[in-house]
Order: sequence, then C-alpha cells, then structure tokens
Amino acid sequence: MLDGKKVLFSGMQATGNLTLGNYLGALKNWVTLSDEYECFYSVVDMHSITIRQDPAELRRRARNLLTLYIAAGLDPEKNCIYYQSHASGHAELAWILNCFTYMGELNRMTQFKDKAAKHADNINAGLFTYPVLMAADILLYQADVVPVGIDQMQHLELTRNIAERFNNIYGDVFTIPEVYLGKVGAKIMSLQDPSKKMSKSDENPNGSIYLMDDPDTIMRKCKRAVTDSEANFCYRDEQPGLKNLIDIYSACTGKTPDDTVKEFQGRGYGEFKVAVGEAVVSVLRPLQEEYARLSKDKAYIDSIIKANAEKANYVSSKTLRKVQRKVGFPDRIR
Ligand code: ATP
Ligand code: LTN
Repeated sequence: MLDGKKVLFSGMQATGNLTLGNYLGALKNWVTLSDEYECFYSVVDMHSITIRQDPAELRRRARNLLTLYIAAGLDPEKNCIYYQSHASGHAELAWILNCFTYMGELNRMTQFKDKAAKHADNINAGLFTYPVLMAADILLYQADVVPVGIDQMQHLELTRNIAERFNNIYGDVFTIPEVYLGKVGAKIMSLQDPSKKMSKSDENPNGSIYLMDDPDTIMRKCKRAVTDSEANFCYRDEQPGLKNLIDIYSACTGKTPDDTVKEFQGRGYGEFKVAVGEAVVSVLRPLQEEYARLSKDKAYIDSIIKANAEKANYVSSKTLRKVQRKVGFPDRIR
C-alpha cells in the first residue's frame, strides 16, 4: 500500500519500435488500471543492454518510449513514469536477489533460451540474470499487481518464488505480486505467421503493426494478414490467423470475441480485414497525435523525468534499506 492505494509496477524495454502487441497486451491495460492503483511505469533501459545497443540510439528510444507512455494516456503527475537507470536501487536490490536465486531456476527461463539462441555471439551474464533484475524492479516498490502479456508469466512466477524465499528467511519484507492479464490481447500474434507472437524484434515488418505506422500501412498490413482458406467465421485455435484478427478487433473496439463473431458471421474475410484496419487506425490515431505534440515539448518531458526519478528513488530506497538491514549490511552512520 502506498498512500492508501495498492501498488502497480510494470515496464517495457526501449528496444525497437513498439507494436500493437505491446499496446494491447500491456500499455492499454496500464491506462485502464492507472486510476485504481499507485503506479510505477518504468522504461527499463538497464534490461536493454543485455543485448548490445548503440548508445545514442538507446538514449533516443528510451526518451521516445517514455513520451509514448504519456501519449498513451498515463498522467505523469499521478503515475511515476521514469527511467530504471535513474533509480540506483534496482541494481542494488538485484545484486542481493541474485544471491537468493538458483542457477537451475534461471536455466529454465524460456526467454533466456530464445534470446541466447538469437544472440549466440553475446550470451552475457546480464542476459542470464535478466529475470532477477525484473524481480528487483517489482519487489522494490512492493507492487501488488504487475500487468504484462502472457510471455512474461514465467518471470512473474520466478519473482514470486524469490520473494517468498526471502520472506521465509527474514519475515514479511516483500509483497507477493500478482500478475494482471487483460481479457483480450494478452497474446497478439504475428500477422504473417500466427504461430509466433507479434514482436518488435521480428525481421519481417509486415508481421507487426507498429504504433507509429500510418493509416495506409496499417490497412495494407491488415488486408495482407495470413488467414485460412476455410472461409468459416469462427473463433477457434484451428484458425489461428482469423482468431488473432478477432482478438485485435475485439481489443480495439472493446467488444468480446463472441460479439465480433456474431457481427461478421456470413461476411467475407476481406470485409472483416478492412474493419480490423479501421479499428486499429482509430485506436492509434489519437496516440500518434499526442505523441507528436509531446515530443516537441522538451522542457515538459525533462521536468517529468526529473520529478519522477526523485519519486522513484524516494519510494524504492525504503525497501532497499529494509532489505540491506535484513541481510546484515552495517547501518549507515549519519
Ligand atoms: P522483443 O521482441 O524486443 O523481445 P517484445 O515485442 O516481445 O520485444 P517486450 O518489451 O518484451 O516486447 O514487452 C513489453 C510488454 O508487451 C510486455 O508486458 C509483454 O508481455 C507485452 N507484449 C509483447 N509482445 C506482445 C504480444 N505479441 N501480445 C501481447 N503482449 C505483448
Ligand atoms: N521483461 C519485461 C520488461 C520488464 C518488466 C519489468 C515488466 C522489465 N522489468 C517489471 C514488468 C515488470 C519484458 O521484456 N517485457
């Protein structure tokens, strides 16, 4: 609890251009939940360097992402929107938690296996302990809830295990966080290969809709989306391409998949794809306009970065000091 409200933590990496999957699976839920919780939304730039980055590019993308959080509708006066690297407690707690995490646990992480296979020339220790830094992010703010897409469930489970292990030894230090998955949109698939999740690091740009794509591009990608030849309008796993489009349409319009099936039953896939494109365009247009406006206001964004870094440090240092005492680090002399 913070100021009488439950705490929410989530973050995204500033690697690549955000996709509709990131928006529907994560960002959109963040906005919905932001009134109810005391929220911390981090641009997790420390996680980004587990993959080699161009420094200027990383700085630029991190700022763009932070601006995008605000453009998506998160009020930075109410929500703590900040860079992970501006709050030193993340790294300090991660070190301590590393000492409470087993190699065997980290070895089981599927994201590590995927990323290690993709970047075989740079399988660094940071990539391996990535989930521990993520656990530190969450536990540092005593988060009750963490909204993420399905792909992050395994990391959340590990976070809970580490927290419970620590609490069993030292007493109730950490809040055990719950995952929050949206009803639709928790796993948006590639438009070109519906067996793969839509991902910002996909080499095929036609598989993903990027949040900054213009309306023509969005429409073209939707029209070209891979579907089946059954021409039978059903919401089922055997028709993954169509199912994905139904998820996208439903998440963008606020309808349920059942309602969407009823609405388009007996109409052609072609007509449905146009409706999907229109629904996506109308969700993204206000976001793009707000982003363009905010990007020009350097002084405002700078003031948010400064104020929220202070808030993040203030809140997180409380947990950090408590943990340091528990594990036996000497008290500071004032
Ligand atoms: P990368 O391709 O660089 O691994 P990514 O597109 O998978 O990136 P992340 O930065 O790992 O994105 O994820 C940010 C947030 O978006 C997370 O909460 C994640 O669960 C969610 N997310 C990512 N891809 C999807 C998707 N296809 N559908 C729903 N949610 C997603
Ligand atoms: N690992 C996440 C990003 C992330 C995160 C977090 C999400 C880092 N720290 C804490 C939620 C809470 C990802 O790759 N999407």
